[in-house]
Amino acid sequence: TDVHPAWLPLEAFRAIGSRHCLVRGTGRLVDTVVVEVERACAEHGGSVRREVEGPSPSLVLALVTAVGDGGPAELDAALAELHAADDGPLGEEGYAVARHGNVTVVLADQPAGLLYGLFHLTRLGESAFGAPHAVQRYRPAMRRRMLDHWDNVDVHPVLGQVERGYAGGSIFWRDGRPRSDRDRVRAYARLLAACGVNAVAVNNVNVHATEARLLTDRLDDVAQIADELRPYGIRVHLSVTFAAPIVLAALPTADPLDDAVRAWWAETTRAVYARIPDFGGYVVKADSEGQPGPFSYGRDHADGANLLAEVLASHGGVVHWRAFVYNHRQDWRDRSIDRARAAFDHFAPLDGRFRDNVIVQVKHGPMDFQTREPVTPVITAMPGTRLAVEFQVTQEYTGQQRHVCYLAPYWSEALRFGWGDDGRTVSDVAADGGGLVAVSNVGDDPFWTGHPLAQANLYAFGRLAWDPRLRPAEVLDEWIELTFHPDTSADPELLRRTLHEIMDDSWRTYERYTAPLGVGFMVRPGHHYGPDVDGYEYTSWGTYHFADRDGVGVDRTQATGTGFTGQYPRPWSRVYESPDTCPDELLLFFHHVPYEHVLHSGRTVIQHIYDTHFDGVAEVESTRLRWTSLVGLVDAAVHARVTERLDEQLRCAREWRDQVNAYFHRKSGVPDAHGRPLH
Ligand code: GCW
Repeated sequence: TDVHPAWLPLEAFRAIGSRHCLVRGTGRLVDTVVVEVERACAEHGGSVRREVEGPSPSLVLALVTAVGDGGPAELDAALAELHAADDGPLGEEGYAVARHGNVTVVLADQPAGLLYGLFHLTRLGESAFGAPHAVQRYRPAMRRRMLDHWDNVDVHPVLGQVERGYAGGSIFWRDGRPRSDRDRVRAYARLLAACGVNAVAVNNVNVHATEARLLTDRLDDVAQIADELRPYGIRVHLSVTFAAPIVLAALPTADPLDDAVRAWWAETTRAVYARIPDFGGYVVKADSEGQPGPFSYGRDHADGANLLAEVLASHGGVVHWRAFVYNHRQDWRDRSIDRARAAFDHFAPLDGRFRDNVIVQVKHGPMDFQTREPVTPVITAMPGTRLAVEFQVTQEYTGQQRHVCYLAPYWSEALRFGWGDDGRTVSDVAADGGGLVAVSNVGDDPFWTGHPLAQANLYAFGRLAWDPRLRPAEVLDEWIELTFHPDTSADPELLRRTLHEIMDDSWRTYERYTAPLGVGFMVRPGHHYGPDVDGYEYTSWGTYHFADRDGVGVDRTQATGTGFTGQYPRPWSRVYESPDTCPDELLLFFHHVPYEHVLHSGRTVIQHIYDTHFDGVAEVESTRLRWTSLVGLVDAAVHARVTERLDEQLRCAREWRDQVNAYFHRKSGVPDAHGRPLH
């Protein structure tokens, strides 16, 4: 079956491929640039060469070190300008673009930069060859821009080939072995490079028996994937089990302070680098949801992480140690336990104890990728630790790629969130620390992501990791231009406008018809799709809304609740502490309030619940109608797939509306002010 080209259709290379191109420099990734330009030219009639002699080019892509031995004057001019600007080196991945006369020049210090510069040109399209302009520089905000695949090698009896995967099987693994279609992996690498991703963890953080062996006797499988990703500047990382010395080598312990354990990790890691010299490092989920960890030996997370960091250090590797640690066997009767507090309680006291090449990887919210959460206070609590912020591109809690839910506005809000006086934002912490990580939403589905519009989330993650200042709507513009090339359609404006209308606000639409005001969950336990208001209320996972006849929400205040608000620095500890200052959208995350509590919006909580649920469904209805107007303007297979998903979204949204409204009507006895049916 044909695989959808996502944001790299041949059309995206028209402007490049119709020109005479000169590529200067050597290196693996320069070769990749040449392959890309050759492919573009074969399609669009241009030409490419690597030697200066020949007809004068209109596009030059050159390593700075390869300038000066001939070539067009415009190239020298661009380089002189770059040097004159005196703005520091472009670095490993940066590039500069200039246009002089009728020559467009891309310069980079390193091959990876040249590749990113090439993909920059696909975004510019024909405008890259328009009016002359002085040199412009681009450097990534985050050094590491990473995707974690929750892919299993063996099919897991409950969770399948991909845990929380909504796009078919894994692109890496199938029934216990690497997939044979390696071209697919290569195509994935291209897409990732084109949006800026440069690291991939190839297996689930829940490491089961077969997956554990990827570290040792199954290492060749990992090496094979690394070979496909390498030409696009992507390094491979591996999720490992902390119990590996026991599981793989029959040692009696995995105690991080045990000499034999250390020796085993050192030797095993040496073997990994002998096979995969540019290996990125390990990802570890320890003492979390049943995964083994240092707690069994009376050690803490710093002991555990430092053990692995130490053996990785001499090879230039890092360990991503996840902060997603909480008690998942709690007693729902015990109101003193608060899952939101857990990551901070476990990790903040360890600040300063982690080695340099430990990256503590923390979910952006204190709970678990809910549709609306505050930013986790862990991000401000560990100034002496390199932190990476983790997002969930796979839509576990946001419609599972059956609902349209463009997540860039959510991520952008989180990245721009500031801590107060010093003005540092979440993205500053990630940029100075370990970068951004996200759980991938890709599978072996012909559209990559199940829902074709969910491709935009993957694209947006990469772009925001490269430049967190980009506005979500402008990222969507890029994605629309590349993916749909509206100018070749019968009605470019209708196409652009409609996609924006459908996607810009889709995250808030999803929020409106699901769990209200930041309270979270209310999903079906286990698979997490569809409504179940009390689904987790009496389980051990710690995610309660405490609704009764008088009110709803979780009291996380210092005054009368779990004290979670006290984990924030000022001003946020104060802002969240009082329902008067707490933002409406997070009210029920921080407070238990009466149904008649009046929001800043002027509405009562109960009326807000009713209104937003009716509004949310109405918005899905108009989305569905809007999409029908695009028939003939987008690829027929894409149109059909999205239509089918929208039908399901509407069905499910109505179910959410009716269950949530009925539930709160029955609890509160308050009728809808507008007399609509509440069931
Ligand atoms: O959101 C939860 C998911 C689990 C996942 C876990 C995690 C991979 O339901 O499937 O495990 O988070 O982030 O480790």
